[in-house]
Amino acid sequence: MAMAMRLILLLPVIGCATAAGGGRVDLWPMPASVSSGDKALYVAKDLKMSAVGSKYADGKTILVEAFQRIVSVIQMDHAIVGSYDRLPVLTGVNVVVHSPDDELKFGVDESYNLSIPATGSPMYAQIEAQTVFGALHALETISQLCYFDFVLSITRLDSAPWTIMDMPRFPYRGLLIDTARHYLPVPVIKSVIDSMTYSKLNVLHWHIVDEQSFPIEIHSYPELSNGAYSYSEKYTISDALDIVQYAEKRGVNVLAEIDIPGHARSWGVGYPSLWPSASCQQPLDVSNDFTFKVIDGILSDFSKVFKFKFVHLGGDEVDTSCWATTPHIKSWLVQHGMNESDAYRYFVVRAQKIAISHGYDIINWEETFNNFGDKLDRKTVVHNWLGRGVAEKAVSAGLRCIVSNADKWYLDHLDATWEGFYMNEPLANIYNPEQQKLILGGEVCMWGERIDASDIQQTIWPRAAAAAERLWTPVEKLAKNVTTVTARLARFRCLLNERGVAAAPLAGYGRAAPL
Ligand code: CP6
Repeated sequence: MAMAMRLILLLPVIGCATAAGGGRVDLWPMPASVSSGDKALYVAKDLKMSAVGSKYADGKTILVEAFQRIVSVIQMDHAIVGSYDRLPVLTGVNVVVHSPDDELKFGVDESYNLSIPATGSPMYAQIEAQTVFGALHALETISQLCYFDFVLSITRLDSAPWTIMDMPRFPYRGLLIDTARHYLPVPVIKSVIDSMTYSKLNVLHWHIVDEQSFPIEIHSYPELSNGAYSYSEKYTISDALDIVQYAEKRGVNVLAEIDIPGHARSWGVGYPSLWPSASCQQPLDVSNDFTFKVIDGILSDFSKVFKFKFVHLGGDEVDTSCWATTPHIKSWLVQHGMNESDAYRYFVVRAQKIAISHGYDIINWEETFNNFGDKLDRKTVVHNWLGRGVAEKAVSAGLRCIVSNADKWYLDHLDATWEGFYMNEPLANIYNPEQQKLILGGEVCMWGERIDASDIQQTIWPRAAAAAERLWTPVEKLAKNVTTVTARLARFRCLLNERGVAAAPLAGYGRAAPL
């Protein structure tokens, strides 16, 4: 029976307390540079967007749709019934984008300048960005400056004039979701993508498959999705394309992962010859050419859908004992003069070559680097997760690295605090500027064993937002002491709630903002 998977989150229309005046900057993440004044503006009911001086044609309607979304999150469901008489009114936003290109590429310029005047009629805010993706961040920033004034019943923006110059510190700002341990319906994934854009995260790492289930259809090997939990708990290729396009329109890249050769037991439900034997089911059979044909088929199908520069090939937690105990693999090892760890390396390197043949750069979990770093393709990005140390080693070996140390950035560790997420520094102990550049950024991980659609958002937020500021804001502007950002994060969490995201309260923090 098809499951009815529709989650409706009913949150009351709330107002997030904000400091009117007082010089407080209620933005999350904090921009690179901000200056503000002391004038209140009132946001026109029919806020307009114009593009005077822009070179961007918006053929995919990325900008127009983003503007509509921003207007709707600003207005929420508030009835704007107040009178604008004699009030300074923000008429619209003029968006100047210098590049006509609308393809989301890794490392795309995400910077923007935003100025909001305090006087004039009509009065237009001005966004200037190199690419449309910088303009999307600017719109998000504007939306965070607006709030509903319950006294006047008009949407309001304080502390004008504003001058903001902003750009990300790291090009890779990720969040992992895991659809193998619990299936996540497409609308839930879309709502996670929406919420990522609120804190300017830009990579959704989709850990699609694992030992428990294979929830995606692969045309070249259609029996693979026999490993899904049920007929309905799987993504069609058009679902995957829908998710990728939805994300791209919001400036979010989708990183697809197949975790091989361990974490792949579910592959054999449809094709049992991928298992070493019926009784010893992982890692994938290294001795069987069919294993690599299937990987090739999957990555060939992926390359038509997942356009991000990288694909993630996992490679973590490989227990090779089935290879040693299964007679046909044991004799293959002897024949090829390999021991188990040679075979692990052989598997990972051969899979990397297949991914490269489909145009991808590769990301692998750090065990591959820890065991045979010198044999990895130079295109490999090392994905750290065990403690902190490997980041320094990977970049000094000249490889790129993404930081996700489990002691600080694993969202499935329910007792890990937002303060710990905030204070985790990706460049800790890396002082050489050339090596620092090899740290592409970081990623927080929402492993799915203990969460599903019912509680994923409250488990991700607000802690992922704390990491998002670490990855976006220049290091010298980050709080040295988290108590100075608590009120601002609490306000951002309230804003998530206003937008329908079930972000959890900050532990020990009773209200949205002190009066
Ligand atoms: N699944 C996969 C997991 C984990 C990893 N890979 C994991 C391991 C330890 C912790 C949390 C998650 N559940 N495929 C490690 C990268 Cl503490």
